[in-house]
Amino acid sequence: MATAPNTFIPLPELSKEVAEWVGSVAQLTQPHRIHWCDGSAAEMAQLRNELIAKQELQPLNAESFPDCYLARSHPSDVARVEHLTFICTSKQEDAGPNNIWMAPAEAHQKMDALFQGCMQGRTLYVVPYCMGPIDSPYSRCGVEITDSAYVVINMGIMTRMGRPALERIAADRTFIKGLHSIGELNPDRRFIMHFPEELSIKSFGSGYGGNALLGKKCHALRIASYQARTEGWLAEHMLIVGLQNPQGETHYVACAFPSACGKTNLAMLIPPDSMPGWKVFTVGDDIAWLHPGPDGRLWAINPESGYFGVAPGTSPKTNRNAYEMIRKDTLFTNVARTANNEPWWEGIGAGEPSIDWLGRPYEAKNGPAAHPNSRFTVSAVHNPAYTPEAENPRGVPISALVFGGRRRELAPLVYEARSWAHGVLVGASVASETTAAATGAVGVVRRDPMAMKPFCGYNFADYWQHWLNVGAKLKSPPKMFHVNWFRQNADGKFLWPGFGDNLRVLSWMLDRCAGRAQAQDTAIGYLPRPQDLNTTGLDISAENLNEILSVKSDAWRKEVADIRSYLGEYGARLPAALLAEVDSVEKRLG
Ligand code: SAT
Ligand code: MN
Repeated sequence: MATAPNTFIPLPELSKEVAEWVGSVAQLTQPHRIHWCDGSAAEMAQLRNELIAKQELQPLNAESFPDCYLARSHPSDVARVEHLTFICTSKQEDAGPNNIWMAPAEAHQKMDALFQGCMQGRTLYVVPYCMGPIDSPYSRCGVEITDSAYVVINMGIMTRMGRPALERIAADRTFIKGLHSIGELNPDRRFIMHFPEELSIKSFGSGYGGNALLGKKCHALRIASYQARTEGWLAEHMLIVGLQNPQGETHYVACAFPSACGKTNLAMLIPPDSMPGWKVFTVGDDIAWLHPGPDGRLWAINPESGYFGVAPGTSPKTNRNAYEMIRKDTLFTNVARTANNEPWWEGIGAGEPSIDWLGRPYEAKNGPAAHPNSRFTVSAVHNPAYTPEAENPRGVPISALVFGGRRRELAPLVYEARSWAHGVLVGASVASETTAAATGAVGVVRRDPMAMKPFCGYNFADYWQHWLNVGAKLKSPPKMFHVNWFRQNADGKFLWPGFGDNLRVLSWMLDRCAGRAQAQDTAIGYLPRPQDLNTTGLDISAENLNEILSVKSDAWRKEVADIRSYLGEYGARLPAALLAEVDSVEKRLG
């Protein structure tokens, strides 16, 4: 029932399925009114004005930051809550040791009790959205029902939201149902529940990021990963970046790093002056949907249309593209302000905070002025490195897949997996120090396979098997790599400069893909020798470079034993092929 051009059908009449669901949710939640979002600029402006009138949004300096606003979340609602995030499959084993499980019936009962009457006196917003270009066969739609105008505005930036999405839903006759209420923002009445078998999500009690913008982690990763397994593709926590070499060839690379480990920076990298002729294009900074293509290559779309990036640390030095991109039309959350009403955060490199993220006059004794997980939400088209390839319905072909984590020690700057199966092991063994993107201790090393620990909607053992299966379908699979930009010396100093210089590592990878670059064969995979990297103009001592390009057998033997015991938690479901890869790394280490 797609609409003919020029035929105006009111939104609620477009899809009977959506209207019925909205009706049943309205009965449960008893809103004061219902608003179907069309996604227009006028609608966004009206929602912003309503929030400004309620003092829930503040316009920032209109001259230096036109159309930029500051929102403050509840102080106890500043990050994802993994301990309150559930996967509700009928069988517990299907959720796996990597998830917290609850039986679907129990979860529905618990959530419906919370949702009962929760929108009294509030507006129920119906937010139809499409993850991916509207005309891509790889895109998937959803409808989020929410009582938060802040969430609607974010979804309007982060997704293709409004009438075109609802038209596609009417044609597809299927959509992910995401029900959200901020409730009372009470951490004791906060749950994020996923029902992958029913393609639905229920989220209560948080208004923040990944807990509340249901198109993002809940749909595009947890539900989509489950869907992807049944349909033969992969939904991954990866940035997608295009690298054009001085000869004019562009190759695309997808990289999985945990939250707040620099995906946005890498996706928008500025080449160092000593690498003239290189250009970088951002396709996505957080999520990639990967499909085996008819040509035997792996193709990727970015399901999102905006960035929900970490503000602290963003400066002209670390990410000039992002810094320029967020000077207009940007929604800031939990940053500080200067006396001049400009946004401010630690690491911005200029200005001074006057009001902290909690709205208090800034005082150093109160801790950071901006919350460490404060964010900007901005449309992808404002990125100076934006490429229209992000709208290409068939996606972009992927030459290399890269895994990485934040590790002070052990993991070298880069190494290449020997094969797809070895690459799956490399991805499955990713470990990283925790960051402020989730509540809990920061800086603790934990296993974060494929950077998907908080986001895989089913048993990791089945997920790794699915990775192996997808690889078997690819005639020309991407090469797989592991990187670690975060090695430190005993004094806590970073050994690798990172940021733009990471292009040196990416360019070695692309040369490996083209069969042009050398490497040393080590027990853990292929590493560049120092002379294999482009080090022209690089500021690093030979000693430090050697240090980050070496493999310490003793430490790695311990690491492999630890990987084996971690994988052992998945018991008999663990793919034998993965264990065989562990055996062979162990053997090579001697
Ligand atoms: O809050 S979000 O989950 O959207 C951000 C992140 O953790 O990457
Ligand atoms: Mn992320």
